[in-house]
Amino acid sequence: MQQRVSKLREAMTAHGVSAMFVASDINRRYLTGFTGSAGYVLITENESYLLTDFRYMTQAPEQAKDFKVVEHAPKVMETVKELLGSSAKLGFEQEHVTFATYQSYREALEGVELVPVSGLVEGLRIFKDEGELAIMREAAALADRTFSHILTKIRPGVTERELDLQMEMFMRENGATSSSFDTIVASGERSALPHGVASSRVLQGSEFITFDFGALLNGYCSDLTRTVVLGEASDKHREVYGIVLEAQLNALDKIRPGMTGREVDALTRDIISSYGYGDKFGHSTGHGLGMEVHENPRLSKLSDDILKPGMVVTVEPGIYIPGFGGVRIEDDIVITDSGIEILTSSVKELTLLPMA
Ligand SMILES: [Mn+2]
Repeated sequence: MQQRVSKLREAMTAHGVSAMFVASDINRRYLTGFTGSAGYVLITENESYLLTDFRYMTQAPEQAKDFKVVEHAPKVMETVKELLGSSAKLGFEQEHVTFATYQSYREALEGVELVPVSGLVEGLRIFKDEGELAIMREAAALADRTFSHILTKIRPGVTERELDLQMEMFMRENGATSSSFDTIVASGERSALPHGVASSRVLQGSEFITFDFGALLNGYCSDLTRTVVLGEASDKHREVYGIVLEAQLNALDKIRPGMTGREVDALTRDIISSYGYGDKFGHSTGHGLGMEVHENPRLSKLSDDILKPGMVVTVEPGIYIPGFGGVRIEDDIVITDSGIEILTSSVKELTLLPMA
């Protein structure tokens, strides 16, 4: 945690601010280790404060050992002003502060220059340390186990929501705080919806079912997608599945540190396009993953982000055909010094599930 704060101070200097006010819940947890639902971080040149309220005055000092924990006034900026003293250039996270909140900061902080900044803590979070990677390996393994579990529950007559609920139960029973986002269970024609959150649709048969889900474990997310067929697979099912799998495996085979997001995106997109399905792959190849399910870097047609060791990203090409169905295959990977480590390991050969 101390290393995170000293890196943040370097970023503050680079942005020309003498103090930094962190309002984002996730950034607060990342910097301090404090898991409570309310609080702020104030970093000055010499001090690190965690500001929270009466409810957390026992928990916060236990978790945020490197921070001075301060119970803040009903208006947090009154406490910030006291701690800052007379003059300061105070950075604040412009993506996490509403206009109304900003107005209240300005009123309370006369004499303090407020400087909007972007992505200071997020820029640190892109690179996962060994402790974070250990948790992410566990979160990925739990997603794999959840997928194996749900395969045994899929049969005609079951609804998508029933499967969603059983996945949620399984993940929580095995240590997850929750799922890391609303679980996608998209069957039949609904599998053509890239974000088809589980519905009341009843599974029928001879159709794709796409599961896209993850576990939130000790503050970190996994994100796994697999598509299976319940019953008989048609030639069209096999064709579409095979193309997506070829694209996904090609990317996993070739991703290296130093590549840009757009170069990685091309590793999947060029294959899908070569089979004539380019216009049926309307999202990006992947995204950064960590305390949030969508982080930097981005693996898209437009991304200049450069992959570096310690980054965790998803690789998730798909093809979506309205009225027929769709396929997506997604793994989580870590960029290493020489290539990648794949965190998720669920089977990727087309899985045909029995109807009874
Ligand atoms: Mn994803």
